[in-house]
Amino acid sequence: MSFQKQLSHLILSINYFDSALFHKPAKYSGKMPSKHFDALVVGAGFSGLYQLYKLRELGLSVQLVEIGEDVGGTWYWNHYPGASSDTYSHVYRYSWDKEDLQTYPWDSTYLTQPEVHSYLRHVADKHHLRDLIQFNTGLTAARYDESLNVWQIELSTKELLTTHYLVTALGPLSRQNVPSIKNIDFFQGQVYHSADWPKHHDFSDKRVGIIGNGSTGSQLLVALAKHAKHVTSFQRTPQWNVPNNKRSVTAEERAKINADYDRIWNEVFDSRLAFGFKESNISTFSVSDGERQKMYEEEWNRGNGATLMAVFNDIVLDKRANETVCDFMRGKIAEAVKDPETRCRLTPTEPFARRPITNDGYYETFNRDNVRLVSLRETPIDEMVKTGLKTSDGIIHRLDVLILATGFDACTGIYNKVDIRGRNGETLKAHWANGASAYLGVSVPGFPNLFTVFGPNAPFVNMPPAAETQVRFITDLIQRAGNNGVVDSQSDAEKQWTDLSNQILQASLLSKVATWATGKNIPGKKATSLFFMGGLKMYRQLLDDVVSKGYTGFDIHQGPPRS
Ligand code: NA7
Repeated sequence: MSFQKQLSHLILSINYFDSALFHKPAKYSGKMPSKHFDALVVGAGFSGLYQLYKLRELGLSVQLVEIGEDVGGTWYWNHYPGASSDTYSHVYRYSWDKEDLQTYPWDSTYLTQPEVHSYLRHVADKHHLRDLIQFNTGLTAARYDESLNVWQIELSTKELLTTHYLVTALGPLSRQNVPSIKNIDFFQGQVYHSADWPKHHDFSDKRVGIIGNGSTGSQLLVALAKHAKHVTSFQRTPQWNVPNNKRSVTAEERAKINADYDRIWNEVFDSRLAFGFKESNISTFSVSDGERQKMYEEEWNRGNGATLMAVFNDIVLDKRANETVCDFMRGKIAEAVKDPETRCRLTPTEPFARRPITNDGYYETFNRDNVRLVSLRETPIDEMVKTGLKTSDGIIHRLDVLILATGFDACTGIYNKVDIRGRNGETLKAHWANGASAYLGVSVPGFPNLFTVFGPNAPFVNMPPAAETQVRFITDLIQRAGNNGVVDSQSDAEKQWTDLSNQILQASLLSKVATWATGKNIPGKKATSLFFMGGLKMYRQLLDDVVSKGYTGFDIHQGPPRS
């Protein structure tokens, strides 16, 4: 069965529920007593800022708490050298501020971390969101009080408050994965996780080691190799890297995009990956070998891993199809890397299925005299010693700085740091003990009026449009339920959403690799689908269906009368 057919079959097999009880949306009037909010949003990244904006627009008394000292989320924390977005600049932003789309400056095809961070700072300022944000404040505990239909909140500042609705926008990649390395405290140099980067650093006379070669490790390597005295890349699994061919955008190109933004966003929201490129509807073996090579070559030269992965519609579904693009990339690695042993170690053996790494000059960087590759598959880490990192062959790799570009405990990791308790005191941690789940990625049964932006099984696509989609859905749901509503999802609906997400994942080669998107990168974490891989278009269609049938899968009713 083709993937499309399989998917339609799966979608049709979702057993929708009869409408729950509905009430007309109540109008929010005035402010609640101090330290009680209609809604509390947690996290000031792309999702949280927009959620704050939307709930304020609804007329709710709303506050946002953010553990960092500024807005930005991922783009606040991940300010390591080389940090950059891998999505075209013109669609790595909000779609809803038309004026801003036309006027906010950006001058190249991809945005660096300082640029994305500045953009989010600008949005917060322009829309006066900072007045509603309490910085340096994390959510430490949240307990649902059924008798009052409120969430009792405890903050890292020890403040207590109550909120009717609680929206967590904690970010899917927020909890760092810090590997346990023997005797790390003996090391005399500095150790940094890439997402906990020092404000000031100068590596020009330093010998730097980087553990990890995902998007982060790859970006760090290319950037640091140009400045540091020496860089060693400690690689466990070789990864496919595709150049982005970053270039300036001319005034004419920008004007053309500005004039075409309506169509561009329609296409983004109506596509699978939401990356802003036309997605293929032809399969790998529908063209001749020569034609296929030409198409790969064109895409490689244009740049971007996601577009290369999407040259044909079955690359992530069919192993044979996938092998054709791997074979093509092996040729590129062979051209780029001079030393045969390094080339061999750098060449991946797994399918091209993880979220692609898009970065200029990765493989070529290994030709530099100040860069070295160590394969941890051949010589695993033994321990840290005073002067560096010792591998199993007894070699001590001398280091001044060790960088852990070791990724994240995606989606659920950050929730494990917060004590969230729903009905009958059930903890979210316990609810997710056998695998993470949330209905449509936003609601967990037994945790009424809690909404999780990018909760388990949210769409695995370009993040800003996915965040917008979820935020709008949550806002409409809150409006529908009103100022004393109780919104809960049904266990069956959650299960069906989780099963669907898992079935789609299993149809994809992504299920065969050890990625954060399935939790396989974290020792001991249950491997399951953490994202909905059906694409944004499909996700939106499903949401529309849920709404048009009266919010199927949700129970919505009014809470106890307020005194
Ligand atoms: P990733 O993609 O999860 O990469 C983490 C890297 O760290 C990867 O190379 C891992 O090797 C390596 N790693 C993790 N733990 C260890 C240990 N214990 N020993 C050695 N190597 C280890 O995280 P990134 O931050 O690069 O990117 C995450 C996303 O951010 C990315 O997909 C973009 O969406 C932006 P492994 O492959 O597991 O063998």
